[in-house]
Amino acid sequence: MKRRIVLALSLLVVLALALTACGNKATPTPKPQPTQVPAQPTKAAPPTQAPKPTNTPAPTQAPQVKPAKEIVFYNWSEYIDPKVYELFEKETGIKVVEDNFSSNEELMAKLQGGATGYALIVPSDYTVKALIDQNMLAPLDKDKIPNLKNLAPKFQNLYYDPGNKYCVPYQWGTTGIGYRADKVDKPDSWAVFFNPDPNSPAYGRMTMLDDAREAFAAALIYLGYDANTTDEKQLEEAKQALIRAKAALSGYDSDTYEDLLASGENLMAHGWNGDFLQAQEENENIAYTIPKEGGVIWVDNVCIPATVTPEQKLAAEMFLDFILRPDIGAMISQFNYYATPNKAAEAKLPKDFLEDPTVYPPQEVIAKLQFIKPVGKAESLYERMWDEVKAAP
Ligand code: N2P
Repeated sequence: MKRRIVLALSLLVVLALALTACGNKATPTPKPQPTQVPAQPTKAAPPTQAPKPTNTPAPTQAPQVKPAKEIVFYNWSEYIDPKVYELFEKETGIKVVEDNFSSNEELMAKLQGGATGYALIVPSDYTVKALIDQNMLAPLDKDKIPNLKNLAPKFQNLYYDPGNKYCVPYQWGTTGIGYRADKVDKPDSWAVFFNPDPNSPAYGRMTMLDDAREAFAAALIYLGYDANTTDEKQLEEAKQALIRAKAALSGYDSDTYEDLLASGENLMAHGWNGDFLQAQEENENIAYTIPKEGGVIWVDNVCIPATVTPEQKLAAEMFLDFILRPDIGAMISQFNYYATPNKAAEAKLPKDFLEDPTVYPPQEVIAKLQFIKPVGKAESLYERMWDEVKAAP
């Protein structure tokens, strides 16, 4: 019995040494972990003196876990500078492959459908809450993510994930209306959608997000209701408003709406602030506004699904720490034009970015914004009504 343990331990040490040796190639700066076997052979303790397993609290990851060589990042489209992947791979040897979704519902459906293989996902605030409640996220090993300290304090304790137990806030932004300032008047009310003017040049040339909660939020806010109402009568009114809008829409679109404004195919779109700013690079006539009734504010987060392997999890945590670096955070915001929750990254952003009211809305605008929140059992009500909106002529 004893002999077998000694033999097993020696084998483990040899294995760990071998792994550390080849691991160094892929990860040039591995942080020495307390439970790891020392890298210098001269200092390696003889097998019989290896720390007793009882002394170490059960680690969530065995010390010999090596990061996966490739991970899949399930993200919104055009949300990260591809250069970030290059830099990360150069430094760690880990390749990040991106796959895209276009709504929280799509992300949720994919995971609930049993999709595995994603090491990182980007749910918005209310979806993080739902994922945690359904045990679908893996808790972060914060020792692996020291750069969490770079987050601004208010992003370290959000209602849906207090203490960042599961997720790293990625970017935050607003939902409002983008438009072609050279072709239409500034839309000051959501009425442009819900009480559309057939004589407007934008009639038939506008889109709304293909997103149940966002679409209902816009209609509810227009009607003066809470964006998270569970009152069936209010939801019915919002549904009717959404159906009225259909006459003026060229479609529902969450992926290419900003490009369709840039090309001039469409003149107005319900969408996310940063996407319109990105499209301004192609066409400077694109503008963005939050109507007088208000709009939506959101925080997107990078989280690790519960289905990951230990190797994927470690690689994912290394990536999280990487994107929390000040220079990388700043690079991401300058690519996607969304505001960063990373205080240290903010210090690296140019003044005109930090002062752009489309990215950082002034206090009086923020006061008119609502978060989309989980609605519990009413979720199915929203789903049914959204189906009815979609099915209506
Ligand atoms: C990026 C989309 C932003 C995500 N293209 C909105 N939650």
